[in-house]
Amino acid sequence: MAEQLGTLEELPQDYREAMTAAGVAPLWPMMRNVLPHGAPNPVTRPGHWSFPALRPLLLRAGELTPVEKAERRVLVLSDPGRGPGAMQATASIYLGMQLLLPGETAPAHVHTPSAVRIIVEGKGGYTVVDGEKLPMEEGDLVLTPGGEWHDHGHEGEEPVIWLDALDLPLFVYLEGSYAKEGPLQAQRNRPDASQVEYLSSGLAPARRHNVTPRRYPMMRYPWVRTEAALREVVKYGDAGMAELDYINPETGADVLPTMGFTAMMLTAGQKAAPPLRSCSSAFHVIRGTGRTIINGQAVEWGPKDTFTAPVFAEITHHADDADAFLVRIHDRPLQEKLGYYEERQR
Ligand code: 1HN
Repeated sequence: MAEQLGTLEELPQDYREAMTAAGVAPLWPMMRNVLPHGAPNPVTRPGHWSFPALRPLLLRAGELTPVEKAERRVLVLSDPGRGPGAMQATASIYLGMQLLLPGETAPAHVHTPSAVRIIVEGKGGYTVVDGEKLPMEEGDLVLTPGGEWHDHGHEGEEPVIWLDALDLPLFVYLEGSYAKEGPLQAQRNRPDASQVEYLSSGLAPARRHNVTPRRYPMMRYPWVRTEAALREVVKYGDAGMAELDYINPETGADVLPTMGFTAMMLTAGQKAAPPLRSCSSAFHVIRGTGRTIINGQAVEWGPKDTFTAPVFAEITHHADDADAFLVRIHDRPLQEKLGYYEERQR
């Protein structure tokens, strides 16, 4: 085991040239690049995007670039490990901060990757997904599953800003990413399913013979309910922290095929040291301030900030002297489907 493998330089020049001419290469000099011992060797480095730094840049984009010229007016959060312009925050997760101004609409389109919005600021924004109008309130989580038509609108008075999370990098890697454009959708004249069929956790529309629920029955998860649930769970736990997964209310499965979302509450002064996980994570702060140590690197975070951690990162969160609420975006659902999701105790 752990035998030193042969290198390219050890091979005769004429042989190397003959291999190149034949369109082949020896595996053994490259073997450890693709199969490191014991754990992956991620390119991703921890990133931190402070909202007070992003906000003016985004508002300036609103002055410089009309939405018609942008389709989506977004600043992409690039992984420091991949450098400026990288359309990846981690290997599998794309993040962007999107601005919509009062009266604007972002045109309807449909694409293969799935998206989730976490609303950061402003009132009056909405997304229409498959004809269902989903109001966007601060902290809400709104799904735009792959293959569903979606457009955004704004009926309010102030800029609306939200964080987009997409599994775009996977689709680009698979050469499976594309979109179609269409007219704005007709909106059904009724509240979204979180206010009607799925108003109460544990209750769902009565099963009917030969009627299967929609694949994505509920596409908006109102923050008010998430926070209320976290506060109750934390009250009856003894860890000073609570975590709740966003799930499909019909199946109990993760809300999307590849991306998962976990709401977290850390009570004032609380510390949390989760196990090392094989998935990558992005954290979005809904409320509170604190510090997270990621592989020895400190991130000082405040409300509306976003930060990332690579696979198998050692992560320790500390909340300052007020309760803190975060949403963790991760790729556990994908890894479970591929059969390799893992947690290691530290
Ligand atoms: C997209 O469709 C949206 O619909 C936002 O708001 C960001 C980034 C890449 C590809 C598609 C949106 C996106 C995107």
